[in-house]
Amino acid sequence: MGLFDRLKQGLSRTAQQISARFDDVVRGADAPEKRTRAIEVETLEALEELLIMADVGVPATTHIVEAVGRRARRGESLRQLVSEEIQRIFDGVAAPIPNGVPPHVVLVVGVNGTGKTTTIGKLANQFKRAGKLPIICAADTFRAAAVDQLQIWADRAGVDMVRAREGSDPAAVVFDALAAGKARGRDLVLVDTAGRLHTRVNLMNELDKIRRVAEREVPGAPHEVLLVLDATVGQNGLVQAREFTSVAGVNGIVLTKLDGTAKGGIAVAIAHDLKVPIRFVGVGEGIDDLLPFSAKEYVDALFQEKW
Ligand SMILES: Nc1nc2c(ncn2[C@@H]2O[C@H](COP(=O)(O)OP(=O)(O)O)[C@@H](O)[C@H]2O)c(=O)[nH]1
Ligand SMILES: [Mg+2]
Repeated sequence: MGLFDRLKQGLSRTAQQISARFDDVVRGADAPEKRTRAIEVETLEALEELLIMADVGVPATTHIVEAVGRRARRGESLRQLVSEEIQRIFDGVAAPIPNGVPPHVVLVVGVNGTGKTTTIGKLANQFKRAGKLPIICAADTFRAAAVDQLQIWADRAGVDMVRAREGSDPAAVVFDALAAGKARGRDLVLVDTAGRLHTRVNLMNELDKIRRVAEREVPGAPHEVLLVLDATVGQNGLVQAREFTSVAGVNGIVLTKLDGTAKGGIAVAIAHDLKVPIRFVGVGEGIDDLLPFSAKEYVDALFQEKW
């Protein structure tokens, strides 16, 4: 299956829900005799409800509905207008991935259970296949089982992993991994971090310390701080996301578990509210179930096809 088909399959629950409702909305709005007139209030209200149901969130939904209402006179189809407005939200936060002298350092952050460790395994595999050699760093030293779980993913992807020396702290493991990455001429260092410590403040301090170590050891690092968000958590995830974004310097999002939800519209809320680009989406538990995010493909998967 191609990447687009895999995305479509991952988003199928969301697309089905949107489409079922959209067809009702569109039946009224896209009738030829109405195209020359403004889209009616009921249509916009139905659109609003549909977007909220898909977890697009209030601010982004309001933005989209207003924009569609303004543009509706030109006679474009509603489906087209909504797709374009959503695409525009993603385009508005697009940013290039910072690069520099290797190794490229990627910190993966987020609360427990969102899919950080799984994502690291998938990323390691993807980079390796693309001919870039990564090294994995186990900086979630808070739970012993977390390191073993990461080791399984490292073995699966066939890449090295650096783990903590007895009694050392997460920032020290990051130091070791960066040293190993440089010494072994690796292209990337992928750092798995803890999602929960005794307190929130501890967690944020630890992430800050890791950042500082990375900055000192590799110019420009961490190049990417990827926040992993679980799509099934919905709007609640955005609250935690804000905290991570401000403290940890998040510059990319990985949205996991899109396959398990009809609320895949959360991607739009994330881009709109957090102003951070989505880099990857998770569409399953397997090693290949991580797709690079494309706004165009996301919008096409949701709106282009009838289900
Ligand atoms: N369905 C689905 N499950 C996922 C995805 N990503 C991660 N998971 C599952 O989510 C659970 C928690 O993942 P884990 O990587 O341990 O999360 P962490 O605590 O953030 O490191 C595991 O059961 C994973 O298999 C995804 O994209 N889709
Ligand atoms: Mg983990």
